[in-house]
Amino acid sequence: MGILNVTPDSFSDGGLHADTAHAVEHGFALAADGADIVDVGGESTRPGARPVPEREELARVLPVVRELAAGGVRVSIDTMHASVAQAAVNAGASMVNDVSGGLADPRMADIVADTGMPYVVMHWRAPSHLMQRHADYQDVVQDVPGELCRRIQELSGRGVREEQIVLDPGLGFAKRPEHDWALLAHLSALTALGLPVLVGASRKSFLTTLHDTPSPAPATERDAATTAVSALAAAAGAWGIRVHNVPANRDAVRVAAAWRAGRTGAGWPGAAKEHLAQGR
Ligand code: PMM
Repeated sequence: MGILNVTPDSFSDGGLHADTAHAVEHGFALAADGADIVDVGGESTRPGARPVPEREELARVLPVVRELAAGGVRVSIDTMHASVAQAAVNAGASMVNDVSGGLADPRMADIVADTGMPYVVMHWRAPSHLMQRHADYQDVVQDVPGELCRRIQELSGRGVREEQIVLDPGLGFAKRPEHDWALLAHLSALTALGLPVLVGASRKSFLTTLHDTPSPAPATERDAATTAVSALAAAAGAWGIRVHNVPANRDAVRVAAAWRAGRTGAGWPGAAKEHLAQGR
């Protein structure tokens, strides 16, 4: 899943694709580079970010979604707002990525149930400007899957089918670096729930905990660390990875697929391609 933030202020690519023409061009480039899905977002969720009025969010994302979908790209809409999700689906989006997992907008579950689209339910506790106050866990490896299970139950009660749901640990959202690393190291606690798992580690600040330099590496210099996480997450059974730099991470996923195929002793390259196709 390639990231396309049509925002002035996202932490890594904010401002780069803020006008429609540049955003559309970048979306097609992500797809050409090998992204199966392009995730279009119009509201930054970086820690401390303030909410964007829905009208503004719509104006940012809709023309981009429309052009990419018309050009044959599979588009996901990254939004917490039901009205934006609905409008994006009408404009051709075929997946809804909601970082709040339906908690921010009570109408989201109805829209998702009605449209029948695949729905990314990310682990979330509070809006971006408050979330780091909510980074307390008894045991993050149990608490996050537990809270996601409660989301699945509530969404099912509202008519969302389990087959629609993709789970996401929400790296960096109400989490400290040690929480992010623990969740990655125990990805099996999420995959064990039996639903596809999406991992969004790309360029996030927890990756800078790897460096022993006094100041953290800028976001665009975190791609090598991101790629390592992508390979490990894919090898651990992630269904998808959400990334800025598609070519490097596409190769990481292919390495993981080949690795898994190699482990089973199956033929090459057929078995690796099968692993990729099935998201295993
Ligand atoms: N992270 C961001 C935004 N949207 N969606 C999902 N499903 N998972 C994530 O981890 C996630 C997300 C923040 O990163 P960005 O500013 O680079 O888009």
